[in-house]
Amino acid sequence: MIFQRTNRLQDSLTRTRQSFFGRIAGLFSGGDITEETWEALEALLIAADVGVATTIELVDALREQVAREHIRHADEAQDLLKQQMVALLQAKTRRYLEGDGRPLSVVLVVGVNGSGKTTSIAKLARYHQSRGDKVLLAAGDTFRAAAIDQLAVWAKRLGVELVAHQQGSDPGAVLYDAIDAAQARGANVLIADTAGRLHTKHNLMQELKKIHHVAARRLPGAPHETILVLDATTGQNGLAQARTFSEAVPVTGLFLAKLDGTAKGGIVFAVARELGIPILFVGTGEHAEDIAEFDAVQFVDGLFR
Ligand SMILES: Nc1nc2c(ncn2[C@@H]2O[C@H](COP(=O)(O)OP(=O)(O)OP(=O)(O)O)[C@@H](O)[C@H]2O)c(=O)[nH]1
Ligand SMILES: [Mg+2]
Repeated sequence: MIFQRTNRLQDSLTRTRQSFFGRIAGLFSGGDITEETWEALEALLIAADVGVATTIELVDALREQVAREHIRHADEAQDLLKQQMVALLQAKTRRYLEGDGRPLSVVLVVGVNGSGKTTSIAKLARYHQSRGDKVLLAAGDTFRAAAIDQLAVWAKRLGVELVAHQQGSDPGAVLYDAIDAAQARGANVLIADTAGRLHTKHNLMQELKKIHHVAARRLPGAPHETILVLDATTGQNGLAQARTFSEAVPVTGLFLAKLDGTAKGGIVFAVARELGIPILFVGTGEHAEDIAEFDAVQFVDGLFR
């Protein structure tokens, strides 16, 4: 089996576990809970990019539960913290391409330049291939010079077909043609790349709106997923990006790339709580196989393992 989801997800948390969450585990490794325990917990969660609002909510809820249940020992409190964290993440969980079984699923992939979009598309393509899907890619980033070639390299490597127009052409037309091609060739998943940068942010958002609209007009219900790729190493900045994209198009899920490259995996909590957009996948490395389905229990276990 190619996708050992749990291990990839937990392995990608090595840096996070060895830094902030390792220290949180240390806080709860024995002895009694004191005022200092709470203060240190709060500081570590914020340092791990959990975000101030989410940290306060988590710590307050935990304090309350500890008081209510007359818990004194720190190790019992750690189990409760893990439960609270799982609950926070599970509240936002949803299955990718829920209600599949349709003849063609269109997945639109958006995100700022450099976030890991193209690599994540390759991973998604690989993921679908491993499930027996026939995948077609659409080179919707017609702005950046090398973007089409980069996707073409991945398409060749993965053995999937690619629909591309010339650089500078209309990305809506690329998607329109790609839907035609997918239907003609019996592909059941179409994954479309988009630009991460145009002349202005306003232009980019207008373009994304237009692409989204074209997809819906060509195939009712499409795009079935609009996945925002966020770079986990950009921390709280990613939240602002996500808000901007969500205002332009209805983002249905997140692909959190480069989780292996950060010690601040706590961003996952901030994203879940503050954006309310489910995290569907995480990127765990630079290869096409380096993708894991997000799972709240495995994730939280991986933080403290
Ligand atoms: N370690 C690690 N690196 C990643 C991951 N995902 C992407 N990368 C790397 O991040 C860099 C940027 O990835 P791209 O896929 O080119 O990003 P992009 O968003 O398509 O960038 P533009 O096309 O320039 O907008 C590359 O060097 C990738 O190998 C990941 O999950 N882990
Ligand atoms: Mg790209």
